Amino acid sequence: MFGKVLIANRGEIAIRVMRACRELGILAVAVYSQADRNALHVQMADEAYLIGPPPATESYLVIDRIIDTALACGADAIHPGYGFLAENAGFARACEEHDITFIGPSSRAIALMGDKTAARRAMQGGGVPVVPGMDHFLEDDAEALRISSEMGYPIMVKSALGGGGRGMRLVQQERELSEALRAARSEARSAFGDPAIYLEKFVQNPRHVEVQVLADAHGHVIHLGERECSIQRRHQKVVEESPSPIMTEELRARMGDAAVRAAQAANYRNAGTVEFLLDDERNFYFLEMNTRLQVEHPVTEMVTGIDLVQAQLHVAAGEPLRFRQEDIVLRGAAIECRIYAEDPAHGFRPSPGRIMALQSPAGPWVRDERGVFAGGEVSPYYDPMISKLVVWGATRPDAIARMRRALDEYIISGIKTTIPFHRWLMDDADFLAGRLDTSFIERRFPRQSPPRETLLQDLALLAAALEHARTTPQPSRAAPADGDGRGVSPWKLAGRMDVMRRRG
Ligand code: MV4
Repeated sequence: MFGKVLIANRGEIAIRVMRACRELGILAVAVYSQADRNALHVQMADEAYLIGPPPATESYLVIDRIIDTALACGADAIHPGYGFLAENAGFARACEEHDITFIGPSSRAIALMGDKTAARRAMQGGGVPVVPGMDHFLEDDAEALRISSEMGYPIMVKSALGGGGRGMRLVQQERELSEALRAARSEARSAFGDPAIYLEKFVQNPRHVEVQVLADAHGHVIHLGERECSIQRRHQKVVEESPSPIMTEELRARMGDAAVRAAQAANYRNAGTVEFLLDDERNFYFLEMNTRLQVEHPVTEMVTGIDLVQAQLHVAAGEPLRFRQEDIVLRGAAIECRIYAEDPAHGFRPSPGRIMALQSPAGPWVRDERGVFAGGEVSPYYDPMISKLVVWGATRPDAIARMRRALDEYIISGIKTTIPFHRWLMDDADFLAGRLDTSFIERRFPRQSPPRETLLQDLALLAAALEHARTTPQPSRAAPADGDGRGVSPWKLAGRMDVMRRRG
């Protein structure tokens, strides 16, 4: 096993990886930008190195700087987390060339999955169902016209590189085609530096269901069941759960088998995710493969009992997988709510700033994966995710009830968060019934009007924050200026307001 791992990331995921390292007796090295001097991941690391100014393009995305740091501090391996350089084939190659183990797949597998048409060809070769469409780049508009009328409208125009919804255009009828091609090419060029596009048949109101796989360097691949990720906004997932409420044993076996074949076709090693679109007849189609640990990996950990980050470290070190497919048992239900520094009452607009009071929920089967602390800042430079609140329950309704309880315990003041949205969601009839698809939020969440409880919640938080400020020693002072620190607990204040809210 490795002696020292550099973590080329920040926030909650850097901390998550650090914890796995520590449990395996591995030293964890943090890197940080000037904006992250006081960040939690820096405080928690065994060693930490400054790699540049605040913008990620000058720090967390600078390949040479990170490689140099790893070489200088004697790290055997680099864990990229998610985002930043996690799916950058050039970065994986740079690690390979410097004899640093990249905790992920080969640079070849990353490059293959990064090229959507090459990935579609590989999937078809491996017997994985893909959305009907092209398996090469579009030559010109004439070819687009011909293929579209053969397939039938509506169609999707997609960029060949990248993904995540950028450079994507829906075309309902032929007269919209040429403008969509132009727009998609231009967006693909500016986002991915390559105007290549291709066409797929449009799948109406699909569900997004993804399968977690785990592959070692000895050709063993297993799957760890699925995650339902349909609740998202602008291609940003908001809530994920495992299992999917619509899953059956039979469908899981078929999708799991397809995901394993996808990983095999890519000669894949590492934890990975195979994304599928599911139509209203429960047909499933390969969409993309994510060649990294994902944000939502904890829900799979909760239902399988498998530590995915430890597994990544084991397989990257060349160990064979410690479990076979028949060892994998899904137990109960897990839900993750992503808590962002955004205001759901105003179109989810960003709300960066300093966090004043902060109290994480805890208690049985509650896990809060957080990268910030009270007094710390949510920086406008990076993703505004504050934490991932993850709960487990014996059944889906138990998990939902537990999530409600945990959300009620959560205290964050100083910034707006998406907690009120999650509280609304946990009482929504369609969510409770598992009636989900990718247009769920657009269709059901009241756009401008804040959920009714928000005002009282804000008041409670304000009271809690004031009380917190009064009773908590500040870093700059040796002791509180007055008071004995045994005043009314902010918890109790928030609790009382909560009772009022329920009655009112
Ligand atoms: C699609 C689709 C419908 N039909 N492709 C969005 C992100 C990108 N990775 C692929 N996406 C989609 N591709 C076809 N042929 C609908 C989406 C889509 C979507 C997919 C997953 C999760 C949320 C989504 C929201 C809107 C559209």
